[in-house]
Amino acid sequence: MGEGQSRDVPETGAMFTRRLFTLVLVVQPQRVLLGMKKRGFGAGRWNGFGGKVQVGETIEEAARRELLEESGLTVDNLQKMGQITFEFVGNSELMEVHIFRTDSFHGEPTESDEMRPQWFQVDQVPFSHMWPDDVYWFPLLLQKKLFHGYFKFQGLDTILEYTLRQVEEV
Ligand code: 6U4
Repeated sequence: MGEGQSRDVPETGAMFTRRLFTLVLVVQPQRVLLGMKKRGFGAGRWNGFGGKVQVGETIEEAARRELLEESGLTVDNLQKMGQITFEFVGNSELMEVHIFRTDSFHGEPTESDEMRPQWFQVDQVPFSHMWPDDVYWFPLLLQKKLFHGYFKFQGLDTILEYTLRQVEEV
């Protein structure tokens, strides 16, 4: 576990492994692109685009691949915005999610097997139909503030505890 990460995760004495994930938010001056997750983890929720980092690719390569697979979009630049570790009680695998933002893109948002993309006005982000942690960190991302966080979930809906702090560097 890297030093920067361990500070966000309370000492529990338990043994955890980590798995890397990506999450990309496409933001324009008045709107943000979200995808309705059609299957798998987080199905039924609006989310950014992302997934597991595969062997042999960097985190940023994974972010670009998942964005293209799930939304049909390519980007020139991805800005690193945050890193959040998720613990799900009863699961010894922590999810380490690397969150990126992009302000410009190529292509047309296109529905995939996994996601149905839709634009939302930035003041109408559908937090009640998103992961419950999103309401905490989304405003930071929209304000271009960098952050590190840790959220401990009971099931898929209940946050038992969390930490979230702004950082100078992700
Ligand atoms: P498969 O179906 O195995 O190919 P893959 O697309 O690689 O899946 P998936 O869909 O399991 O990965 O990735 C989960 C996605 O959900 C990642 O982009 C991270 C994101 N995510 C997970 N927990 C989240 C949470 N609490 N809040 C949030 N995004 C979360 O905003």
